[in-house]
Amino acid sequence: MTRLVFPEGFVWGAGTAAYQIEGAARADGRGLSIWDTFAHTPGKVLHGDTGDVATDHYHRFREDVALMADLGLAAYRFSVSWPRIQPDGDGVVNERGLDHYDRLVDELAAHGITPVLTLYHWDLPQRLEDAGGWGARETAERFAGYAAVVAGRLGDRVPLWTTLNEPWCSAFLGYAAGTHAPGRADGALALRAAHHLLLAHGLGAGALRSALPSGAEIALALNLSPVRPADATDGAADAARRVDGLAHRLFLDPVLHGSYPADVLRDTAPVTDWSFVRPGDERIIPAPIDLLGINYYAPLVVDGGGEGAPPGHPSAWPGSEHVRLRERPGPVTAMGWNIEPDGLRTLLSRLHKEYPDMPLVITENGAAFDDVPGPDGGVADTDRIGYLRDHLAVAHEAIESGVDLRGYFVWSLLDNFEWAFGYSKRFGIVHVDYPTQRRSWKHSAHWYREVIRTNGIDPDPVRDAPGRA
Ligand code: GBH
Repeated sequence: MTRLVFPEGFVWGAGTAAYQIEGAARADGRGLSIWDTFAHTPGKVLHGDTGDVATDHYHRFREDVALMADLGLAAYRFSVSWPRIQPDGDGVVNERGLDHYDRLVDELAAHGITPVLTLYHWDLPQRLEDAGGWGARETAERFAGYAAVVAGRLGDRVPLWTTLNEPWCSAFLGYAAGTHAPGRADGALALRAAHHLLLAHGLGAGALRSALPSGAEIALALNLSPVRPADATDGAADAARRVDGLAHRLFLDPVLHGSYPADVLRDTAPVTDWSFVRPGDERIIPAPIDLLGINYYAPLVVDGGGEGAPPGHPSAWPGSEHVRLRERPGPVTAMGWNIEPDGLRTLLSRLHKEYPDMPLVITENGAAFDDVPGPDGGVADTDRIGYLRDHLAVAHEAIESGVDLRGYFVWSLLDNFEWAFGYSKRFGIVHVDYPTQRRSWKHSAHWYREVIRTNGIDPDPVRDAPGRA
């Protein structure tokens, strides 16, 4: 069988996020974020895990960059911890926080790895939450100030900037379902938060554009999936429209088309009158971006059969509390998420059709699986190799059919703090032994190195990648 070869210049990368890997929670003047508070609140994170130490990447970044170089990564996607830069989220800048990312960016450059920087991967300074968090318009203005500070220091060396990672999660898991920081359960507040996150994106993209050298690119990374009705009923079809509206179109439409989707405004009318949207906001939000980042894991399959959110489990879907996510039969990851590379095909062709001029990059794709010890003592994660290979085959096919897909970032470089699941879920292609912080390559890391080296994948069924002594 012929290998599937990617276009020359296709960017091979891996991703992480600050709170998930850095640790060093009080080092060098770092302030607290909402995730410090949340993780230290009993009952919020499985086993009481916190990001206090995480993978200690803050202290081990040189070792980790060397590992990335061994893998052959062309690019590394990381996020900056806002409270390291502005401990209270205000105008007071902590230079020692900036120094860390300065060193990281230089270390990457020394190894020929392109830094891809995300400004906000969910760690809002706690002081800003105390002042209203994403429910407050002011937070969006603060974000633009923070963006300008980071761009001022690193703009000369970072060619690709992402404003926000998955604002849907920040708004709806953080303020409606309450399963993420800050753990609020208020649907109206979540919708306000969504608007202010979008405003932060627009203001932040504007601030970046003025601070960055010309040629630097700006992106937004969204969690995107196809949404499918679980059955043929009208209720399921309506639920699919509602979920797609709240999770995806609420973000895509204002950013790429400059207006909120009318059906979502209607669906949410029982919860809010949207009076927090000011005249002019819908001209700020569509600030031009150069790339759309896609984080894809699994399709969403829904029906409308719920009675509303069960007690103690507030809904992530304000105004549509009856919708339910359904797990489908078939293979799942350790998260219980269905494995469906086909979903990526549907998603890419939809984006290509609806936003034909917007270049795309897969900023996250990957899977958690429980470790399977291999004969060589390493982690024989054939399941992860299969997941990555099958999704890359779809990405390749999309490119062949004309989709402007520029790169792929596996989630994640390292096992890390998986938010509400703590350290119990492992997404890394590199294993982390938390007691010793020892990093070791899983079979998928060996496999990915070959993918990068040959710029392509083998279409044959997955064979076990060789272990490394
Ligand atoms: C990403 O979030 C994050 O960017 C990353 O930090 C994280 O480690 C990684 O994925 C793995 O989780 O069940 O209602 O939440 C992915 C978030 C999770 C959003 C699944 C959509 C399904 C709907 N996605 N979720 S719900």
